[in-house]
Amino acid sequence: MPDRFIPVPEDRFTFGLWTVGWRGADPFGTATRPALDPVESVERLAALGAYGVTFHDDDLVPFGSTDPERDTAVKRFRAALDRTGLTVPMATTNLFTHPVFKDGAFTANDRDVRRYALRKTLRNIDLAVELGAEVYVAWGGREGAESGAAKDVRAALDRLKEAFDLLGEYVTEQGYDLRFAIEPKPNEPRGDILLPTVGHALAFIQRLERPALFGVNPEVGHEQMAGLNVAHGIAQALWAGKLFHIDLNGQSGIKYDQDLRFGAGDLRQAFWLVDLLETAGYRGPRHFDFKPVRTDGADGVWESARNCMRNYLILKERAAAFRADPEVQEALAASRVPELLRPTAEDGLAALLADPTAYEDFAPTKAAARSMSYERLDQLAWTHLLAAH
Ligand code: 3MF
Ligand code: MG
Ligand code: MG
Repeated sequence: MPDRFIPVPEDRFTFGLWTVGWRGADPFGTATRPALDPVESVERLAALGAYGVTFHDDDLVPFGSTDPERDTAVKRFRAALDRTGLTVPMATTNLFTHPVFKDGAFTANDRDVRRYALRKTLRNIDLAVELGAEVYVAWGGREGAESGAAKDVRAALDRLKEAFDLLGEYVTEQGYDLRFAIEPKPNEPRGDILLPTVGHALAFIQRLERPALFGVNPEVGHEQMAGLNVAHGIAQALWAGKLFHIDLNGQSGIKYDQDLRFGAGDLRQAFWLVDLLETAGYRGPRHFDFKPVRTDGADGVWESARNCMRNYLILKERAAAFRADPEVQEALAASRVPELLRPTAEDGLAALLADPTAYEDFAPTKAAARSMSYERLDQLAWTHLLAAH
């Protein structure tokens, strides 16, 4: 039977160079795979049907390269993009690998480090725009602490705001069409990281000088590391008009950042997330931020990249089948799901206060006796998810 789940660029699947390029080094072991040339990644991803690639400055141009080395690396990369038609919708800065960032970048106690982090970011923003990026991601992996006295968190938030305000000022002055997406994560590599969840990031953005320029880049596994429901976090980001980008991967429960291929880990959360993205009108890239397992060679790298996309397409088909099923529509109505779309007091406060059916004549005991029938609805979803008809 021919495979129905073959990705095409219109699906807008993108991958970080650091994902397929991950060599398998972890805190307990060295690399298990050789380095991958970004040009090979571009060619392979294009052949698999991806739409684009994303990069940290140091993924493309190794830290410490000379200017001529930088020019050569960028030229080769750009030629590969032109050859394959792959796009670069997003770029980001590595502010976590080099030891200089051991105490953070924009919130390092050491002011010299903060100034250097800003310059490193501004330099890569120019390149990102040159390559056509529309979103610039900021993951503050080292912006945090392991102990209470080490970090004045309120001062750190002031410095984080200062950094983002300067970045916003820069792109505005340059006339760049670039928006920023803050990526929350609760911990790892720091014991606790600032802006640990989507909710924290959304609240922070409102205090910036140019909030319209800032949104979020939630990652499936990061929210799950905090024990949270990813689809709920993404729904709130969409509701706030702030889902500028997304990192898709897999995670099993509250533990270290597993970065499994999309669809692995919590399958039910992946299903509801795809259902949400596909029904809520999210137009951005479906970006994978995963790590091909350390046990595998190059075969596993490309197999897992292919399957991130394949799993998304399978879940998209399953979610669409769930929504189209008349039995589901009937079950949704029986559970009063569409009723939540109706405002609670569309005639206003005075009408609510004057309505005896809302209080004086309302029978709470009778209303409490109405079943919500969620068990039937959830089993229908489960059955569609597993195609068990
Ligand atoms: C770490 C991450 C990061 C960010 C990246 C910005 C290395 O857990 O998720 O990947 O996604 O730095 O895009
Ligand atoms: Mg991550
Ligand atoms: Mg990420």
